[in-house]
Amino acid sequence: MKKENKYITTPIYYVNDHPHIGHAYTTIIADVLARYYRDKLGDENVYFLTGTDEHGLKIAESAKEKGINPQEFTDIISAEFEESWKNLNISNNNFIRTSSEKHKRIVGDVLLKLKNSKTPNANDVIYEADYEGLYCVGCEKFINESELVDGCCPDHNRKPEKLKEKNWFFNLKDFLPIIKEKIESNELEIYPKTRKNEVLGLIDKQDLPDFSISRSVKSVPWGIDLPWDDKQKCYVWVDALLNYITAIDYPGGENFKKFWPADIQLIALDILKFHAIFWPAILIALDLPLPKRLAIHGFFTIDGKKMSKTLGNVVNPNDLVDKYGADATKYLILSQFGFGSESDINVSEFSAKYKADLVNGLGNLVNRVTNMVQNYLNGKIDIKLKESDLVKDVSEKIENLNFREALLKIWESIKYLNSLIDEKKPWELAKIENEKENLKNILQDLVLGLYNIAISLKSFMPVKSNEIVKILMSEKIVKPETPIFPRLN
Ligand code: ME8
Repeated sequence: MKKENKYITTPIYYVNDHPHIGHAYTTIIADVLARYYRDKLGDENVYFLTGTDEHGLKIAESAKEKGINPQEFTDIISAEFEESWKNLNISNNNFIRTSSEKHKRIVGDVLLKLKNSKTPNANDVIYEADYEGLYCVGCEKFINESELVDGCCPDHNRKPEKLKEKNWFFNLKDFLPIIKEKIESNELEIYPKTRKNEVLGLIDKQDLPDFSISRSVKSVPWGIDLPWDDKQKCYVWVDALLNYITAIDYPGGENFKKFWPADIQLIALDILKFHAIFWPAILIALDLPLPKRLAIHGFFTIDGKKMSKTLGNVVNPNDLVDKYGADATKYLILSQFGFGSESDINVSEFSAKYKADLVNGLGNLVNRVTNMVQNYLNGKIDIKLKESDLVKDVSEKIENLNFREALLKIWESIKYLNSLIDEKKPWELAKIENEKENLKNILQDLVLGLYNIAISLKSFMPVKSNEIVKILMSEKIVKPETPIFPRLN
């Protein structure tokens, strides 16, 4: 029986691109969940993995453009991802790089194991065959003629290349009935349900071809060796998916024994098929349990447009952190839209939202409450600070991946307390002798309310939450010298 612990993963990001707000969104969500569960289950019972996907033609081409070798290139961009997550105060336990020796070694072992395995129908899992098709380097996958728009891949706006080569294939067909059963029964939960239905629809259409697990060294020289065929390299998606188990030392490592199967694998819908069909097939072939939950969020646009270098609307998370700080950046991103929806991020509204919700909302509430307690109660309150229904409600929302709703709930509470101050006017009560008791009660209620707001924000804004809690729990409450959320210049 698996112990009560949580293994949380993000996709590993391609290093042909610099870290942007899309990668940040998934990583921030994983961070919120990891922090939430660490608080609930203890630090040692949560493992949060992210990292970078470093092989394949796309990466090799990008390195070539820069005139450096692929390893040097991936070292540079992978470090950018690590740096961005550090700036955002992301609490990952591990950062996996697929060009690391350990990952390559375990992938080699897994490939051999698959090569020696049988499907549920007693066929070989891996077989050799010719493949001829159109390959989109942008997607790192073969693409059907019918998917093309004006002869180009619609996602990358580039012409696919005609490839004919001998490849090793994974017999996906034999695994589809079991995968279907496991998804239907929620043994592998695909969330939200619309995505689950989409995957089941794909399986039912019965035109999912077997996928190739290798590429000819001639066409893709930058990859992991296929142990039994030196003319082939491992297909980058197989290499990439295996990160979720190599990072925790499959097959014998302590972390693997403790944390597999993953509890929640976060992705956007662009990579649903790989995670909901290919990945389960590989795991079943390895005789491993499937992840418990695959959670798919929408692919968002920026100010109404698809993010692209040509449009120049790619948002770099470091710029946001420089301007707003890590905690505020997380708030601004997560409060934009609900988890499952396809949506838009209004970066142009961020500074107005920062001012309204953080400077004038939460920041001002902290100033007002602490200032009044300092002035009218000499900084002393005599109540025990205990958790309220708000904390319970927010916890439930986090567990159900309703991050935006959780934040909306917290901000309702902030608005309510600010309006309570306006209505009760404690500064007037302070002038009336027989209102002292009433004033004290109101201020104590405000402190308690603010304390619960701070506790509810713990997983979202760990630093700011801690600052507020510290002020409220100190021997003598005083207004902070510098505002919790400074005004923008
Ligand atoms: O696909 N909206 O890497 P990738 C929402 N290496 N999320 C977005 C986004 C957007 N506009 N843009 C990116 C790969 N993302 C593979 C994954 S995993 C074994 C291998 C996020 O760099 C989202 O999580 O293209 C999406 O699934 C992921 O970045 C794709 O990152």
